[in-house]
Amino acid sequence: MLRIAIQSKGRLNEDSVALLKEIGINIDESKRKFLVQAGNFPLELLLVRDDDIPQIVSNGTAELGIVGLNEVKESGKDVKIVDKLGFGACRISLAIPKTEEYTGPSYFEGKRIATSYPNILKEFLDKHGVSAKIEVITGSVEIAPAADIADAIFDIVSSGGTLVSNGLKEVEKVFWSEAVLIGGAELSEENKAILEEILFRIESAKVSKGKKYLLMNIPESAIDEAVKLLPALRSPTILPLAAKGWCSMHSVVDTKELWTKIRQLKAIGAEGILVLNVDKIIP
Ligand code: PRT
Ligand code: ZN
Repeated sequence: MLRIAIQSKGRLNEDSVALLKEIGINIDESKRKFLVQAGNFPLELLLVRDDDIPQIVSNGTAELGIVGLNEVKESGKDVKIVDKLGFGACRISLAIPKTEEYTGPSYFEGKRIATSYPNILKEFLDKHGVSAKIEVITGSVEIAPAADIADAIFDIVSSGGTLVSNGLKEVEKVFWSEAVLIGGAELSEENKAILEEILFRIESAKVSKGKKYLLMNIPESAIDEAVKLLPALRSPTILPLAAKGWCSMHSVVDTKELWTKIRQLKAIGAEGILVLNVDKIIP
């Protein structure tokens, strides 16, 4: 049995639960408890505040955790990054009132900076030989300059909308983060096998993300060109049609290339193109 710590509520909770579901691990969300047993997999979920996850994993209370890389770095706890999960992307940036002129890191010399990430900020200031006063506050950091609690802030940014609506501008992007799967001490043989199964399934979920299944009719004479356009996993599947001179071709494409490929396929004579969602790809 493995235990995994995830955020109980907040920005990473939904995506963490969705990832577990995506890899076939059922969680009964109606029973919102501290500890939840997966229905069909040897996994127990520990639902906690994200700040506590690095410690919970480093002290062995849970073998695994899903948390922002920012929290791992800030905590300084000795945990391993087992996998990057591709959600919860953000950065931690320094921001100042938009009317100020920014002159580089030395701008912060002697200034007060409000943040919930004092350790990551200190590392940045030390690297640039800047001495500033770090004001640690949790929550609503962005209002600190207007409230005259600080001259600048060091906070999480994703779209940048919060900074703009508080009259601030981002001047240094210091740390990039996303949700990561973390692990602690060496696992037992049994738990290693469970972790391997989890990682195998996560890999398959990542590969299938952003892919579409394409199915179309093409003239036999266009097969070579069509194969070049759609290399697929190994090569596309081509089946003869009852209509002479035609065949059916099946392949997988990246969603971001979908419309370009469709235009190119139509140009070489493809017809009746069907685009389907991909549930899983096992490479
Ligand atoms: O209660 P608990 O301690 O568990 O949660 P929390 O309040 O500490 O964290 P939460 O749920 O806000 O965020 C959890 C994690 O999500 C963070 O540690 C990051 O790894 C990640 N994440 C990704 C974000 C954002 N994007 C984000 N935009 N965390 C916070 N924000 C906030 C930011 O603090 C600021 O207020 O959103 C605002 C900025 O967003 P934009 O889009 O306006 O730039
Ligand atoms: Zn938190």
